[in-house]
Amino acid sequence: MKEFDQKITKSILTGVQPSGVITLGNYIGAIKQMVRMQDEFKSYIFIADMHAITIPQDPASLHKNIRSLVALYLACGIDPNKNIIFIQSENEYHANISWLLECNTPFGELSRMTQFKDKSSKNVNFYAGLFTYPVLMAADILAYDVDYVPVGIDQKQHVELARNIAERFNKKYGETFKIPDAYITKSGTKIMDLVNPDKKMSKSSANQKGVIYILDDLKVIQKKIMSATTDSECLIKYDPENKPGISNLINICVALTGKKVEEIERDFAGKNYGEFKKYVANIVTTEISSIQKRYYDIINSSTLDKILDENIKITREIAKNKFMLMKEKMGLYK
Ligand code: AQP
Repeated sequence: MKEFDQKITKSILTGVQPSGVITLGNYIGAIKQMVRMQDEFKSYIFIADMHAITIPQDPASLHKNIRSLVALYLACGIDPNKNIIFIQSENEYHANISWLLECNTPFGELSRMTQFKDKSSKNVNFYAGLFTYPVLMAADILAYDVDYVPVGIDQKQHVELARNIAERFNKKYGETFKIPDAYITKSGTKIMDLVNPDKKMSKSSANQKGVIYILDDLKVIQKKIMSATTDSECLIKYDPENKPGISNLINICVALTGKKVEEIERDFAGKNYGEFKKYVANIVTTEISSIQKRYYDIINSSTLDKILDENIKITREIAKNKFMLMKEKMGLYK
């Protein structure tokens, strides 16, 4: 059975929902980070498909997106020899643990989750899963006794809920879970919509023109960047409040090239937005083109299935042990 490098002692768990083809925002904000962290932490990286269904999904697209996301993880540089990559719904113990946790989570505590308030206010016909989803997230985390959960600031409240649930359970039934910490990712990596730069770039955005999907045709990507909303000042300067469009493009450059903001401002002093956009488009398409090449090699290969089959065995074993321990502590039959 595959084992993590013994020298690495701290662990993390992280995932992306297969709610569409991943965007440049997911790549920069989450996946590049996973790649950076893979040498430092034991990483459990999963496809959060059970989280994705808290919002209605088209079954055929969802099925396709799940496999596609695994291939994209690998194509983006996540090393299957260093990480445990798995599909959440293939491990039934996540849902089993979640139910036991739900029965130990006060309704009032879940009602305070701001993401639930936000998402439910956009659609009155939401399902119960949207409300209980933070408990499933707690189950994902607590099943593996991870040390950290890398999240954006928007998810911090959910990690705090997982900590509360774990602390309460430990107090009531005896030591069962490790208490995880949120690993808050640096600000500045939030990539905004190209058409509406006041809004986050999102997979499920209604207007595809503002979103760069990792599997978009390279010409389409170029066109989207060339048409990105800017301002009338013709000054390449980082100022997210007054110049959100240009600042977003600068953020993309910083994330993909490792250059500093000042360096980019200096390089483009006196140049026009067209020249800058061409430069950004070139950086983005170069990076995405190599991901796409690797992706199309991987997507139909049997290696993908081998990795998933091996990893699901590992994660089922770990999560099953945690589930059995919980059952025992709660007085259920083992
Ligand atoms: N625009 C973004 N900039 C930086 N990071 C981003 N992330 C998402 N969008 C951006 C990060 O990607 C990870 C996985 O996100 P997710 O799929 O679990 O959920 P999400 O944040 O809701 O992503 P989307 O693309 O907006 O999906 P939909 O449209 O389905 O809701 C997270 O670490 C997130 O911070």
